[in-house]
Amino acid sequence: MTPRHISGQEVAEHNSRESCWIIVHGRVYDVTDFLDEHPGGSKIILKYAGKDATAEYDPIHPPDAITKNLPPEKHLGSVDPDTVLRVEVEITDEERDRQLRMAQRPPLSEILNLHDFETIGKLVMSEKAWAYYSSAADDEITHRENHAAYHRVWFRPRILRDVTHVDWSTKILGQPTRMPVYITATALGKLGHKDGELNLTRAAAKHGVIQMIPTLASCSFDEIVDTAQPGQVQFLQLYVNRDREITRKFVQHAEKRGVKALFITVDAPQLGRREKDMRMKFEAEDPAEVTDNKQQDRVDRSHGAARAISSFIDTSLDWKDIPWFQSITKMPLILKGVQCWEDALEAYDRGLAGVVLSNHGGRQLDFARSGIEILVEVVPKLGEKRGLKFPNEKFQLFVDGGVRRATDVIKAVALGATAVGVGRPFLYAFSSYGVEGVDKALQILHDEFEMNMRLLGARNIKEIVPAMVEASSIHSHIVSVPSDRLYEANYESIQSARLREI
Ligand code: 173
Repeated sequence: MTPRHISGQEVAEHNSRESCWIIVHGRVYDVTDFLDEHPGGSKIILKYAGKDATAEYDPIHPPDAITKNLPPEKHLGSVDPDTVLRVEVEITDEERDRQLRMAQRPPLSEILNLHDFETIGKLVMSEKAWAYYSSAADDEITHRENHAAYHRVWFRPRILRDVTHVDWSTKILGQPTRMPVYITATALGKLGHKDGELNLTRAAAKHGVIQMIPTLASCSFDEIVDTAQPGQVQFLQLYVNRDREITRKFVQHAEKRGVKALFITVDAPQLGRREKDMRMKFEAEDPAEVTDNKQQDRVDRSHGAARAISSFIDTSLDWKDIPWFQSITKMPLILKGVQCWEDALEAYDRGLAGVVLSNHGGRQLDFARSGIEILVEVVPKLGEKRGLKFPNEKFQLFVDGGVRRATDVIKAVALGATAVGVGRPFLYAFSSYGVEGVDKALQILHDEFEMNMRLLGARNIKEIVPAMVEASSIHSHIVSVPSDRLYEANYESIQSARLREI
């Protein structure tokens, strides 16, 4: 069928399971045959049958999901926007309450640390966004451990050094950054805020930090690159598609657009069970219809937002694919999600530029160890086996997961990391306060670096050395952090901050 111009009235006639057309970004699609294949279930599409589904579509789907998944003959044409019926968005009582909480959120000046964004985020984000961003695998033991592990590393500060000037800028993979922190890749930015990942791009520009663009961003890759300032450094996180041609084109396009490094995710052949996210999806359905309607039952809707859009990821990815990546790009290649020294060594031997010691924010294998613990294992082993010293320019180590303070970053740097990735705190920051939230989060980290480096007696990144930390308990999984009655009794979290009157 040749694309044509279609009126809103004509689209509106196709509003049933028998013939279902929807509009996304001004284009009309016939999704009748796709209804039962939709990973998110048919019910949500049928809600928009004959109507404009863009607002619902945008936060959940990568921009090209619809064009890639529907055969070309189902792309019917464009629609005249003036003839399209507006869908009345029903505002539930819960949503009204949420909007009120959002309007009453404390001013940014009351936010003192990265934890505060999480507290506010939980109050003001939509339930769906909170469930998706905050969820982690199974019992969320690894998620909590990621943060707790930093509590098992202590400082050995040096004194009587002139710390009038301290400088925490450094280089990541040869690229300048004003702190040893990068904004790591997280999917579905528009769930939290209408500008999605662009909030991160803009704040990263202001603070001179590097953003890792996710494969599954809500904004398109080009939009994110176009939003960057001239000279702003961006990396790309890659989920490898079963169709390698798609991946090749994406990688080469990214390189052409100036992306400086490629982080291949290797810890997610299948997405972990994030039960908060799953429960959310389930509760959104009418239980009676789920059991009555056998057709709906054919779609496994039970795995939440992430699983729904991840079916393209290649489960067969293997070490033997590495030369192929090396053949299609000159960008430095880094494996994201390495969890033991054996795989770090293999990555080094195969000529990769580094590894991210990560368990995917606790969202994949529960009881995987924290990045900081893996770092303590990897550094001496690579020294022993290959004579490497860290930090190392040729083979760089990164960690992510659980980082909330500049002290966490400093610990990782002392133990041999080049830099550390931070994910969720920035999501909570923009979901609650937009770009100003991310700006504030980065400013907080800068302020924490300045003070903590002074107190540690390190004037620059090179002076943050292994002798400044004591990590001998890092592998102890029995002794967790003792609960601190004094702290718990006296510390007032932002939760108790008054909501402003409007
Ligand atoms: O952790 C995630 O949620 C994630 O990486 C992902 C993967 C595929 C689709 C959406 C998110």
